[in-house]
Amino acid sequence: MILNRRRRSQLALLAATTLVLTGAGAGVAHAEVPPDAPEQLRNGDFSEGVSPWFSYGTGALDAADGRLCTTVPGGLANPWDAGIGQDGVRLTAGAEYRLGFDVSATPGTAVKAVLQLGSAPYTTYASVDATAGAQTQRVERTFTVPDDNPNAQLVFQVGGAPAEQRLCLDDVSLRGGEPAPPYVPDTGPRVRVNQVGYLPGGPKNATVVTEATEPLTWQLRSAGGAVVASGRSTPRGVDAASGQRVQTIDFSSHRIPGTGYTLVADGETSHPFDISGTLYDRLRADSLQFFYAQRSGIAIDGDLIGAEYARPAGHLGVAPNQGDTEVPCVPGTCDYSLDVRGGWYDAGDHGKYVVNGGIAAYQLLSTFERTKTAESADGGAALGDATLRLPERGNRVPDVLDEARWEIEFLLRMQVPAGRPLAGMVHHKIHDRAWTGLPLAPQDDPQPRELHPPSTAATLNLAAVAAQCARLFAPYDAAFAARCGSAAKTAYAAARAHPAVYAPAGGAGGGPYDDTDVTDEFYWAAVELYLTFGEQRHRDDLTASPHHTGDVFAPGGAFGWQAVAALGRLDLATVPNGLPAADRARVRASVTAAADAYLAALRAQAYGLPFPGDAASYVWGSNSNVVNNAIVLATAFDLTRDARYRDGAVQAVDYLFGRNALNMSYVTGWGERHARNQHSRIFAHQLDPASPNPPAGSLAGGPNAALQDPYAAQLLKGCRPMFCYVDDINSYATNEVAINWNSALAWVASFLADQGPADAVPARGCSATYDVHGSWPDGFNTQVTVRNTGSSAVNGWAVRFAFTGDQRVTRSWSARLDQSGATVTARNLSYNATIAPGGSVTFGLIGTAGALANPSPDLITLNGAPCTVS
Ligand code: 9MR
Ligand code: 9MR
Repeated sequence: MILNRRRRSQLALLAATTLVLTGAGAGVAHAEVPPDAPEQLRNGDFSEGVSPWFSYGTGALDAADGRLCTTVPGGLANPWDAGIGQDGVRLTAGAEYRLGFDVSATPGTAVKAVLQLGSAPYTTYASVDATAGAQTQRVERTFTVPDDNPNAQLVFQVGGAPAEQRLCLDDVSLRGGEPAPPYVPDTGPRVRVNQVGYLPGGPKNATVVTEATEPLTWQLRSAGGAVVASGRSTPRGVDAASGQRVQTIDFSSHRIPGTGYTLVADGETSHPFDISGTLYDRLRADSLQFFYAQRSGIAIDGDLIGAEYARPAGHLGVAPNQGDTEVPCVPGTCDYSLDVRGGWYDAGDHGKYVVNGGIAAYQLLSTFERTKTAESADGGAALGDATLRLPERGNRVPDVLDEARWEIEFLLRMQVPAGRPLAGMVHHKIHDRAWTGLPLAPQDDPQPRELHPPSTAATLNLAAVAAQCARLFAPYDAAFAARCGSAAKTAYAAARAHPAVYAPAGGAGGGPYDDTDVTDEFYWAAVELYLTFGEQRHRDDLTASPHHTGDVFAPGGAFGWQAVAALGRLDLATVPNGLPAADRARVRASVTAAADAYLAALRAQAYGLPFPGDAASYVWGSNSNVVNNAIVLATAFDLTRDARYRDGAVQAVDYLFGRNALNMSYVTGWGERHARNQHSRIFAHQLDPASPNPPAGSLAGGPNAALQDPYAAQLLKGCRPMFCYVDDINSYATNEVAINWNSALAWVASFLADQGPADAVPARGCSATYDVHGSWPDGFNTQVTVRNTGSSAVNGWAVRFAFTGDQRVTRSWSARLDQSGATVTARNLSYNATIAPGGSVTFGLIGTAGALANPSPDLITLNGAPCTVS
């Protein structure tokens, strides 16, 4: 606990007057142990909750008020019949130690603090007797210990009183001896693989840490131990990011599916892995399911995601919670309150930040939007309704859109209402007035919530996401889509009127998400508005932006909450739009050029990630940057069908799943050895056994050479960039969960699952034209021709394409047309079922056009296979 000044001086007095030296064991009393002698106990002030303290024979341990309290039954025979302790205490023979603790017990009992061997024969190294009464008293003793033991136990023996006791401890400290040896992570076998596995037709690379400078022989072994492939590794010298001397192994040519493969080199056997075309199928849902677990303002249903994740709704104003239903501004910044309930908690904290919520919602929407434009996404069946475990399943809306909507509704609530100063701008964030401790369930957060002033960045972020919402929701919920569309336009106008309102750095109780360059946000918003509405003014704005032609794909992360220009570029490349053909081609070429650069980076890294190896690149959330670069590679594949880009995206995730210096998968529940103690107030199992670990599919922030939290700063000081990570809940700078990281993972997981076994990309067997023969204010007339360019006849056909927005087919001829969402499927009639080689079919439709852009689709498939569209 944090002591106030008055209590500190009382305790100092107590310490001076109540010292009675009764040391046992070596028992020699010494006057002085320097105050800065090494502390041998962990969490002695219980500021981090209960862990790593254990107990036996007592009631549950409780650290809620900053002390450790429990109930001890009366009538136990011996002192040692009930205990509270911690293991792993390092003792050095002959060294001096000072043990101190605050203790109280009601009605009162003898307490014995024992430093001992934690198992039989329970050798005692030192013991201290104290008498605990209703008043807290400080006990301090100095002694030496007779033996070395790097793993001794400190235990408070609290049994033996006739009556039941309420006993509390605080500020337990054991100073002296030697400092803990430098932290050396357990990195397991030196052969580093993707512990989840490899796609049969995909790249298969591994890295071996070795002092050898000559190529090594490697063997791929089946689960039964048989050698199924072998070869020679490639020496790569010293890897900058890890500081390790390494060699790489390429076993891509082995394509036979199986489980339990291992790779052997230099006498080391890798963790086991699979070769399978369905490796990542569940990752798509796991990574998306994270968002439901992060929801604010709704009770989390254990029947949907597991009983351990069930919890009451957070921040609806049920005491002690102050609620997000009527949140006032930070004093002095505005004079109203807003209902800003809902959305997702940002990360391990309970804050809700528009720029980060926005980019996360965008990536979920984009995961869905890709199903309309990418041939391998198969029209989105795997992302349809009832594919996730959400309360909205079965509502005929794709679940990934339902999940994104939970956040978008919150983002819309953050917009300044008409009639208020800065109307149309968007509040930057809402969070607790002061930082809270861990663990803390959302419904138990007692802090006042505060709305922070609007910013231009948040306003443009909402403009972009709401514009995207307007086009994607149009076929499912016209009213919601219209609300998104008008909020987007209002926000964009407000940002233009207030182009330089910046959120400050610093502050308490929440993250800053500060940004003083919003030129990229202006570009992104203009792009999304243009893609949705097709209006000339937005096109003029985006083409005038320096980001339309500048180099926007940074090596250390193509995009992120602070840098969003690349999002505009990616969407102009993939979402059909009316840019002049030459400009569209240039935009697309810029994406593939960026992907080429990421491929070059990947080849230069011995761990095979598309990311530079310098400390400056390993920043807070580095894993999300690796994934976002993989998204650029994946998009380049979607645009070009060039398998080198797909291979790059697939190989990039090897790094996430264990092909790295720490031999660690950063995704909970995925891989042999995976992160599970991410910083989170909700998933705080490490601190409270009653709290769950993060759900499977939660991505950790990842190595961060800047080490901005005190735990990592102390433990990992001097680390090489790829080693600057620890799977401990205290390390928020390296090991937090966050919505913008999981949204990146979800996008790439969906892409990976779509690749199946990653077989060779088939040649195209059809060509198609989509001719708008006429259009009028609220409708259009289109004729589609599909030609069989293959060498065998097509017998029975389904032609699929998707509208960009709110278009609806009302009549058709020469085919039977169905529309689901924005996706149109045309099926043959009996007379035109066969398309001979070289032959074609033509069908037509009349559609209603609403208020949104109506470009021709770029993707038309024949029986699921893409046609060349001209
Ligand atoms: O829990 C907070 C985490 O979500 C943030 O990323 C991080 C940086 O803003 O701060 C964490 O909160 C800590 C705070 O900054 C300092 N006091 C301890 C808090 C909990 O570890
Ligand atoms: O992801 C954010 C990272 O880019 C910043 O460097 C860091 C410090 O400002 O903050 C990160 O975001 C945290 C936010 O401030 C508070 N909630 C948790 C976020 C993830 O750690």
